[in-house]
Amino acid sequence: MISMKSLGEIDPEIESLITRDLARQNSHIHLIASENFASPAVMAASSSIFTNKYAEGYPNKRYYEGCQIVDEMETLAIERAKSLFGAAHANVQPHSGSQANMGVYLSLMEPGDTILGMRLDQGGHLTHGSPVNFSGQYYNIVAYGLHPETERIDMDQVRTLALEHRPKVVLAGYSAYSRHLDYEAFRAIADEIGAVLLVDAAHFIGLVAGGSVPNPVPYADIVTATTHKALRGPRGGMILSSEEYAKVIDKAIFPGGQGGPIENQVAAKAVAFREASRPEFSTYTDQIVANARAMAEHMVEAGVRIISGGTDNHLFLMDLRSIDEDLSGRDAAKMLDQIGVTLNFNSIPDDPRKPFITSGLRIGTPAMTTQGMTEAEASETARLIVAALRKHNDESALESVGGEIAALASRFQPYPSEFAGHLS
Ligand code: DSN
Repeated sequence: MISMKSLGEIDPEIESLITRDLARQNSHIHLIASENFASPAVMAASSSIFTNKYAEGYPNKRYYEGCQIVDEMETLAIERAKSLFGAAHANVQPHSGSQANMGVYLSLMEPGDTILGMRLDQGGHLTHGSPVNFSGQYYNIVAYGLHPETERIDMDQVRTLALEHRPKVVLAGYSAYSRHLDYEAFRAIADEIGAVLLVDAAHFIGLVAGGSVPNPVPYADIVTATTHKALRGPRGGMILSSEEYAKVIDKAIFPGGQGGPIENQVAAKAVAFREASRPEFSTYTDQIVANARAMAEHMVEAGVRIISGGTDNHLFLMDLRSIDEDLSGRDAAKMLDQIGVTLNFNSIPDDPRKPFITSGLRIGTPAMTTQGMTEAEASETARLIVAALRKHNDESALESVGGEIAALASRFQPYPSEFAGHLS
């Protein structure tokens, strides 16, 4: 018999760490562009008894018995994903966005084949060909970046590189780029050279669900995504595709790259898809974009340089050199976390500093919007951040800004105490 004792009775150390992190989550303003707060319903499914089930394979084609109910549940998740994004096919099993990308690469390419993607320091992602990642080690990477003047993706460069290197995969998508992607231009370039167009929508798939940014599905052959960022679901990945790529993708995820799917996470993805299909989710994602815009506009007015000049989505990058040449991203991020604003340091295009130091900060608004903040609080947060950065050597000024941040955060707790019974 398993013990029916509570977590606190069995493992007070872990319970106490959860309680402490809940206090941290409830007392800060959260601006990490890839984070969010899952609902109690998502977390209930994520911690459900589906964690116990092995289900290698796909619905109605499993390598284990006892999958009748898991089949119904995973089918529901697949159908909800297809309907939410207008996709012909969905694979909801990838454990993460990186494994979704790996699955797509395995399904389309041999080692040594060429991918054309955005360079990490220009706003791309590790799995888009960074030399420290499997993608950069197993594939031939050709990388595009931003136009030095407009700081928008240089589509002329994308086309020139595509014609020169004839990649098998043209990859559009980002972790730190604040403007819309030109799907029509990417599609035309991929068609011109007979390449597959892959869109990595990990960062903005939630905004797509809410209709706040254009949907890549009608343009791309394949779209990869995560479910825990703006989409506000459980930690995990997924792949959407046309029917043409359905079989090879499914095979590349299982048995190609993963074993048993994490069915409790699949159940939680299904819940997130349902939540994201509600009209209020569009209100939420519109607010994410409005908040990002309000913060970026405030900063521009305050004389801070924002990469690409502003934002169309949920994030933007600050160039700290416009505040203080000597202040690195790492030091700034640490200082801000200490006074109650949590974000991450980030390379900016052509950053003179190393990736573990950087000259930039990335600001994202999905989590603060889930906290309930709107434009007024977003602008106020931007004001407080700039004030702290300008006074980063002045202890008493930082203490005073920290007090204002704490007062603001306390009014916008993601998990106020009446939720306590739903969290463990
Ligand atoms: N690590 C994520 C981010 O913060 O953007 C992307 O996977």
